[in-house]
Amino acid sequence: MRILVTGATGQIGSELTLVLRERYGGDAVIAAGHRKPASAALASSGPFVSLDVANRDALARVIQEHGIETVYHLAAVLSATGEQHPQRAWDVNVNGLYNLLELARESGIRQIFYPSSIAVFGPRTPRDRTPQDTVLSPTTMYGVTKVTGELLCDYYAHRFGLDIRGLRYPGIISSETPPGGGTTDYAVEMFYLAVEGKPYTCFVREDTMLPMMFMPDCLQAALDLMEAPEAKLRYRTYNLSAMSFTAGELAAEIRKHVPGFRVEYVPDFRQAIADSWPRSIDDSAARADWGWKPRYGLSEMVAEMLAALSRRRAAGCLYPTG
Ligand code: AKB
Repeated sequence: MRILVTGATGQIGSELTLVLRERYGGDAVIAAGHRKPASAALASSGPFVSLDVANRDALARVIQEHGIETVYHLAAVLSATGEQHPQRAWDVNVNGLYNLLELARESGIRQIFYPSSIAVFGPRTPRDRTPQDTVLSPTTMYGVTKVTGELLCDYYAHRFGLDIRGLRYPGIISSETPPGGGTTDYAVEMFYLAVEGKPYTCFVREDTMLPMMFMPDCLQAALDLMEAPEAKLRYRTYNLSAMSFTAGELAAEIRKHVPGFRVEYVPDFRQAIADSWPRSIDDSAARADWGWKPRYGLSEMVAEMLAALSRRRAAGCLYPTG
């Protein structure tokens, strides 16, 4: 199996690439990104190619030269950056995906993983236990590109028989590569400031509740979905949930380990994005169809995050370089 991971230097890609290399061998998994890998593990465990997915010729060359059969298409501009650069968000998120689907149709690509997002929902969607089938009318460019992406994946699957599978990820919390340009980034940033013993200025209100997930669950979900028997899948892109908490509840949980940790709430333009997204997600279809079950709740996630970041701080490498 020859696998391509686009967006391999990003928050999810940098960890998913390593997990895939452990399973399928280092040389079988080609990491592609627009910046150099920040972690030594990612740089040394297998091939890396520099790639902009919006450049179809460059993408075609990588697919052909490496005989790619499976693609985890993680390259994306996230919600907050997408509002600052909507044209770039469309180019990377929609034209990049369209390039990949067209090339997949013409080449030997067997399977594609497409990460969608809770950003496909909008203010007219029910915000509590948001159903699998519901209103998709986002107010962000990122959300618009993710809905478009879901529809494109559906079209290419039905029209050309491609095996494409997707997940609507909530905010992802991880201790390795920090996220960049998302609305849910505060839930990661808070940990970095806490382990440094500094106060955090949070860009959403204390009572802002959003669905979140710890990285080990995020990776497991992608692997489980890709390995599920196709006949069991009623949907192409599944709702996915693990936990929901407010910014204030996260700070309170961190404070159990870091007494005196202070957070000031100074909402900016990202508050309106957060307010347009669900507070919690109904993922019963994923649970029923392919056995989805998250392992981490708020307290386990917070304990592991603080332990991992404290170890890195003690070793003098809290922030990745690259
Ligand atoms: C973002 O905040 O933009 C992402 C997402 C929820 O898709 N983390």
